[in-house]
Amino acid sequence: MSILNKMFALKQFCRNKGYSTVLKRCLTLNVDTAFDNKVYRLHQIETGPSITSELEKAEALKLFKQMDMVRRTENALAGLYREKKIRGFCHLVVGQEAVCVGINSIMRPQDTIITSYRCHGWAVLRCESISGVIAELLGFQSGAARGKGGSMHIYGPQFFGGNGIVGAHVPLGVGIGLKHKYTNDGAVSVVLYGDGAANQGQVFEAFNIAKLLMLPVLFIVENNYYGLGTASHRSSANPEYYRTCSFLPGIRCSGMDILTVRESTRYGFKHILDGKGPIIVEMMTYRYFGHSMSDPGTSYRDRDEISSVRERKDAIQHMKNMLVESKLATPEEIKAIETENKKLVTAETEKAFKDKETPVEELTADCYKSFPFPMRVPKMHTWIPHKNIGKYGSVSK
Ligand SMILES: Cc1ncc(C[n+]2csc(CCOP(=O)(O)OP(=O)(O)O)c2C)c(N)n1
Ligand SMILES: [Mg+2]
Repeated sequence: MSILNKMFALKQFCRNKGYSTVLKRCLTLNVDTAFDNKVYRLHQIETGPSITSELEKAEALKLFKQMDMVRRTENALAGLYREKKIRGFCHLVVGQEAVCVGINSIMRPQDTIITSYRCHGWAVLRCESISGVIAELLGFQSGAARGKGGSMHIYGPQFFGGNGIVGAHVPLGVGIGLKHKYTNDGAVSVVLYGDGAANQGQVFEAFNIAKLLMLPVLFIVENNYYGLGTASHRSSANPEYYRTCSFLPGIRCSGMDILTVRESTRYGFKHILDGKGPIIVEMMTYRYFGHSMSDPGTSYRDRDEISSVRERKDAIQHMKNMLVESKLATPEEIKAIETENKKLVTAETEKAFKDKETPVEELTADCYKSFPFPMRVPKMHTWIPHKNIGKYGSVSK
């Protein structure tokens, strides 16, 4: 019996047993061919994450709604960038939605997250309104960082950004893990980085300290097969990043299947909270856009590859199929969610545009917790007093 037939038989079995409100799955439905049809690959651990996953209808719909909302927000930003309303950087997470939504669904309120440039999805999931993200990229006052940070620099409580220097936030994430251990707050520091950062020296230094001090850090590599302009197999002696560290256990899973993302994250959390130390989870995913909007993303991969992934492995389409096949949702219910999200993103875009640009006098605001001297603005040949006016003003005072 082929794997597909087995999966079909299992689905029939679940249906016959009346599991229609519980999504049961065995073996990944969207496995990358590079996986030899294994759901997970493991490094230095015997048993991996669960190969079955259960979802109640309400939660399944919530996850779908979030993935769809993140994609629509990103597509709205892409449109504004093309219209030249957004200037500067713009890193879109389109294609990789199952990763942020899946991880977020396992995180508890006290857990922290730090990531690299591709942070809009995380911002709207954890702390920011859609209009706050759009306004930020437009450089408006109601932006998440009052329009002064842009695409890569959005922060909030328990959300440490949005970081622009490849790999540099990984040691910061370990520092956040040290804080969790030091204050015994029971939280986990989730540290996301790309395949482009995975061979950096500072990443391995961070692994070392995290393990040495047994810090509650979950390292997650978003492996989308490419860095800024190079395929990972061309830049990495070992492109299997879940097993690059001799003293950290690792898991590789599909990042296009929200269920495997959830189960791997759940496993990582349990491993850490059971006191077994940090662990690496590698999620195989794909971005449809280039590294940022200024990268056409087609000089190091061809258009056919991108459209083939979109057609065959898209995480949102996959979720829709699972919802309908498992009878957790009807096509009409899915359509209603999509319509609701469409209206929401349109309304949030309009809301952002009601605001105005952050004035240049604010350039020096919120740089420090407090700073009693005027600050020099070189290009304006002037000095402006420092002040705290940001929306986390109470934190920065
Ligand atoms: C230290 C440093 N070197 C180089 C760059 C330029 N740069 C920006 S992104 C990137 C590669 C990113 O690869 P990956 O993390 O896999 O990103 P993604 O696939 O999500 O675009 C590079 C080299 C940088 N920002 N920081
Ligand atoms: Mg990459």
